[in-house]
Amino acid sequence: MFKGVLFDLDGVIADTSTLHFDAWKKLVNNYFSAKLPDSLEEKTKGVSRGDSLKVILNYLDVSVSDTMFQRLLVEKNQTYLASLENLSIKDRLPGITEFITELKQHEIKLALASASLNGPAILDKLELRDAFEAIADPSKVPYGKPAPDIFIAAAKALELNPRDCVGIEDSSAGITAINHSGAYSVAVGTHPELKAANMLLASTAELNLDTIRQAYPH
Ligand code: B16
Ligand code: MG
Repeated sequence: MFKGVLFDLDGVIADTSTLHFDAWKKLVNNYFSAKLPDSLEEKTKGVSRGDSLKVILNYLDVSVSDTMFQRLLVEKNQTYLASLENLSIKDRLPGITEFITELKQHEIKLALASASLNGPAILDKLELRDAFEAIADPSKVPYGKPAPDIFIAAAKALELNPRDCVGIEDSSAGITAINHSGAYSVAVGTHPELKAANMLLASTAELNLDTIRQAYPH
């Protein structure tokens, strides 16, 4: 039986992943008078702010100075933060409240393994900060998702081996990260690339302890 659950945030706990891409679309429209195709969203999911901007600039086939790069990051985050202003407990994704309650009842530890620098503030808005024994800091790990570092750091913060943990993700970068960390990967969503996960659920509403416990290998 697993002892810890390592949660992604955007797209797993909170309904915020589209807000990230909406902020990127607005930025690109303002600065480059261009439109981003929806197909690019998956390539920015779970990926750090800076790496997401690199994906977008690469798609646009433009290069910018370091100063401009930083300015674009700041402005994207301002737009994103403005869209979070009314975020509240109602923005927890379906099933998350019940699943976290179930984990707590079984004394399973919870850690956040999000790429977002806004993670702690979002957990506060969702009134979930106290449910987490640990929050791994994405600014303190050498490599972002798809590297496994943030999941390894989250397990370590719980004083657990990743092999004794389940990681939950909505992005293909995140599933690759969990798989390489040694934790058991559970994907929520329907994107074809999520098939690399150990367990694939259509949505967070399907998350529950029994389903995962039955499939968990050790
Ligand atoms: P921020 P997750 C990720 O969060 C998002 O999926 C990704 O779109 C975003 O670029 C990244 O956080 C960084 O977020 O700009 O708030 O620091 O899915 O790993 O919880
Ligand atoms: Mg995510």
